[in-house]
Amino acid sequence: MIATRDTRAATIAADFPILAQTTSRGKRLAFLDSAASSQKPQAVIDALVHYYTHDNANIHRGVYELATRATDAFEGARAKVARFINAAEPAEIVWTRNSTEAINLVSFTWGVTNLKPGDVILTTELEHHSNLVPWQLLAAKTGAELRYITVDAHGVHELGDLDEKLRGVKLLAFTDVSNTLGTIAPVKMLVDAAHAVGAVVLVDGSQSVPHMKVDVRALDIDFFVASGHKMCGPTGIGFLYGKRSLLEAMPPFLTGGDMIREVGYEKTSFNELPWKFEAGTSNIADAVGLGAAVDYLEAVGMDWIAEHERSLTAYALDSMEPLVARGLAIYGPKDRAKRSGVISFNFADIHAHDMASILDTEGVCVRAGHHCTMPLMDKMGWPATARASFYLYNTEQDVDQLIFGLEKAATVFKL
Ligand code: 7TS
Repeated sequence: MIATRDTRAATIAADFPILAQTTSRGKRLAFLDSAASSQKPQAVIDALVHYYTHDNANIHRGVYELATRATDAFEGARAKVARFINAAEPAEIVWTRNSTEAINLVSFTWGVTNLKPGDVILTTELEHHSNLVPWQLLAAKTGAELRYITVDAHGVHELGDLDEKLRGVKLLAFTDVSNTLGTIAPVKMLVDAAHAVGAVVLVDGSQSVPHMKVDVRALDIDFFVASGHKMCGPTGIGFLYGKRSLLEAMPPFLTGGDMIREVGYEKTSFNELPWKFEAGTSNIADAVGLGAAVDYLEAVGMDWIAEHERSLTAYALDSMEPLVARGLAIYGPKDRAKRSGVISFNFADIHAHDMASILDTEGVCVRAGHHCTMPLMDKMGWPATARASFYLYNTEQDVDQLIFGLEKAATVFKL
């Protein structure tokens, strides 16, 4: 059974041309940094080339055939994303550059108009800087208080005092999967608890939607953000999902062309959703590329991807276990049901950057550093960690290569 799953992953890897290369040292590439950015299948690369070769023109304005095709491809991609996360309609999907821009959009529009002194923004100690700094600035701007759901030493949410924490909360913003520790948040429970006190909920789906089925309506999420480049799509394209009622009540974010209905020298009225939030010429080609990525992920099957990553993570944790006696520290939830395909670790007193360099000599790509979660690293007392993260194209051979690299590091450092 496991062999079948791993064989399928190897077949999937063949769809990603970049993975076929060997490194300058002649090593097979084991790409274990998909939490930072995923690789792209040939189908996505082809969609970009096809768009520029056959359909390129500016959208929403030309009446000629090319412009109509470009508009259809762009809006078609929006409809694919809407269906992928089960939004009620494509108009609830706003294109942005990435998750970061989507969160800032909410902060600068919904946040500025809805928060006042004394209101509370609740987030968690696990957040990426992108889901933290915008709220710090919003709190400073509006006089709102920023409050945190704490996590334990394994990065698991501490929810015993949630009712108290929720007092006065107008916005709950949290990541459903931690990019540093892989913790999976109890999304539905948090959303329901926040709604019970009348708060609006933003979920940072950067690390979930590439890896598992997400249904924004079943979860009753108000705002949901993600980055295309982490889900097999191009860089420079991401999206904000918002419930229509919320998006309609929000003022525009950036202003200029395309987001207007009528402009006079004195006054301007704004376009309808979602274009009210899409000022200027959009990133048309990359939206089309993201549409192709969604097609690709759906063809593989999100449930298969989730199960594959669960199995591969278990295989990796089991394979790493014997090294614990030699000083390997594996971070994140102990309960494997609470963790995704992200494993942060340190090996004795080898600095994470040295570890990443040693692994690089074996063709293994991992990220080292603070993973854009500096407050979390400070809380845990780690200057840095090394992080391996898995995706649909990773196989047990990639994990074996990681283990080989870890053993090499242990030998080099005489552990
Ligand atoms: N939120 C989470 C949970 C993330 O993991 C990231 C990126 C972002 C937001 C920001 O995404 P962006 O596309 O807007 O930059 N995380 C990582 C990472 O873990 N390593 O590099 C980028």
